[in-house]
Amino acid sequence: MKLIMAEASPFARKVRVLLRETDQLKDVQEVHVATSPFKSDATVQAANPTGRIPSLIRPEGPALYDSRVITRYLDARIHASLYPEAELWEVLTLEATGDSMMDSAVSISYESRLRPEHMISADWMNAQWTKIIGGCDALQSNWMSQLNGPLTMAHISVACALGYLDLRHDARNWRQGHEALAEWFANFAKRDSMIDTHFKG
Ligand SMILES: N[C@@H](CCC(=O)N[C@@H](CS)C(=O)NCC(=O)O)C(=O)O
Repeated sequence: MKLIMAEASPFARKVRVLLRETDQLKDVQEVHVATSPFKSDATVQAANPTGRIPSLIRPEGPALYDSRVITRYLDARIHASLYPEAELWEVLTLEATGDSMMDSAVSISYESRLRPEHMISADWMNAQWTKIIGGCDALQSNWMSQLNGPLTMAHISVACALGYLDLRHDARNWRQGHEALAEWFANFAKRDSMIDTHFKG
């Protein structure tokens, strides 16, 4: 199989961390691409007509996207238990929280890096940041016991979201007021899967 990905993408990182945590890297070749909303890569476009990464090309059927579909597929493929039945709805909601924070964080990156300067909206970026902080607040208030439990896809998604905040939006300091979450992330970031997929930019 081939994973179409970029090292900076937090969505792709979710899949890459899963591959390492579940020992499936041997079955998947990571194909590095450079893509952006203005200039989609041909490999990306061929695998995903909506032009986004990650996507997973597999021999037995059409390419899979988006990250949540790919992680669910790779989990089911070897019964890895990253989506335990007993807490499925909690795990999915928590994964969605991480993904939603990524959506907002990537959107801020695109606004600041890709738009002509006179069109950049500080209000837009601040509104997106408010969503991210809402996610951090909820994680810290409601989900720490889940995050401190056995590894699920929820942990991986949240960690990849926080890692991306450090990569692109460090100056906004998400840790302020989220000390318990920051401590959890500091520990999670020590896992080999996280170290191996860490991108400094
Ligand atoms: N919901 C998607 C989001 C994927 C996404 O937005 N990926 C970004 C890179 S981080 C991308 O491909 N951007 C290119 C574009 O929007 O054209 C997923 O979970 O896979």
